[in-house]
Amino acid sequence: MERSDLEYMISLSTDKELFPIIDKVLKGKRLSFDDGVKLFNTNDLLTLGLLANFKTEEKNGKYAYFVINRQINPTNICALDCKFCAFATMDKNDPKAYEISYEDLISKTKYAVDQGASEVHIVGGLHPDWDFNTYLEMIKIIRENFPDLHIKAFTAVEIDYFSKISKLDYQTVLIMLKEAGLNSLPGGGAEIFAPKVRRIIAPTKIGWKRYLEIHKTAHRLGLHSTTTMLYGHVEEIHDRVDHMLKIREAQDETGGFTCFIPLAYQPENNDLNITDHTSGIDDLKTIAVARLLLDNVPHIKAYWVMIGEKIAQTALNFGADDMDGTVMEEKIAHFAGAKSPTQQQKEKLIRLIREAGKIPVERDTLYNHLKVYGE
Ligand code: V47
Repeated sequence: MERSDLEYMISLSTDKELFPIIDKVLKGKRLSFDDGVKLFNTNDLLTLGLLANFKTEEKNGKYAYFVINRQINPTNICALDCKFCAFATMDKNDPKAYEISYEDLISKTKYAVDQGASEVHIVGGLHPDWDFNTYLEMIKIIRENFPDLHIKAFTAVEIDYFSKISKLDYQTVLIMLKEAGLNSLPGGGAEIFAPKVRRIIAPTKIGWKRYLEIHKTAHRLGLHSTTTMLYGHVEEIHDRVDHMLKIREAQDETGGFTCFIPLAYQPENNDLNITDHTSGIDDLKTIAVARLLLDNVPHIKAYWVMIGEKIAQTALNFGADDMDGTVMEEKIAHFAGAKSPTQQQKEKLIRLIREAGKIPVERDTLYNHLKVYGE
């Protein structure tokens, strides 16, 4: 679309509050906290989408990304008690409790590699009986067996736990994991940074400062990472904006985040008394506002697992440029009632992206192009 057409379409907006924000976006100026709140509160979803799509195409052209990957969750036994989490259990005798062996870890990884995976994404519980070496060994054996595979593993929450149980500082933990073969950190564990919300939904989890410090330390060691936000529970709009701006500030310091992933709250089988799934409008707004506020984060992910294929596909015209990937074995969202499939075929992702009018690109974890699916 020509810029003049865009400006004309946007000038038809029914929400005059948006005009100064539109002006800033078109001039490449940074948005403020109040702008973020106004964007969330607008009912002019189409103007919001146009603006976010303008921003995403400015950064990534018509490309929309997917990755052939597998998630592996080595255990769901966890010392934390997060109220939103249906996956983990603190009780080793709970019928749903499980631990996988190193043999299982290798066979799951081998299956992924045989399917063409370029990435494994490993996160799990903070197992009270496992020492740091148990986790370190996971990275070592995957690296030994699969020298070229990208290992994206262990959230900041896990890194903090390894530091506590090993009595090593988290920089040393990260260095040891990197030397063992770790390539990057995933973004889980961010939830919502606002302490008053965190006290309700994740009372025993590390706070936002430590979460961001660990990511920034990883970045300084040459490890990239992603970052997330869990929304659609007890938080308010200003908590979401605050969360995004704290990420923007951290990114200004290190530049190591590759992608932001809004995670839509899944309401089943957990201890938060909220029964509703997020709405499609809320999912699209959250992605669009993220694209507009996080001007220094290269990619925004529409994670099909949590928002479903249809909204994730639509989101590709509302500021997202990535759909995550094949996943192969999703547990965290599905324990909590996600209605999406637990895995995805590459062909389906390509079709969804094409239908959204974008060019599908199979990427690696760091967004290098592995294959562009042209016309
Ligand atoms: O940390 C847990 C969230 C996260 C629920 O880094 C829930 O590329 C919704 O972080 N409803 C793990 N969300 C998943 C995650 C992720 C997923 C895909 C890609 C990437 C990436 C990261 O899932 C947890 C927590 O924030 N979560 N329970 C729930 N009931």
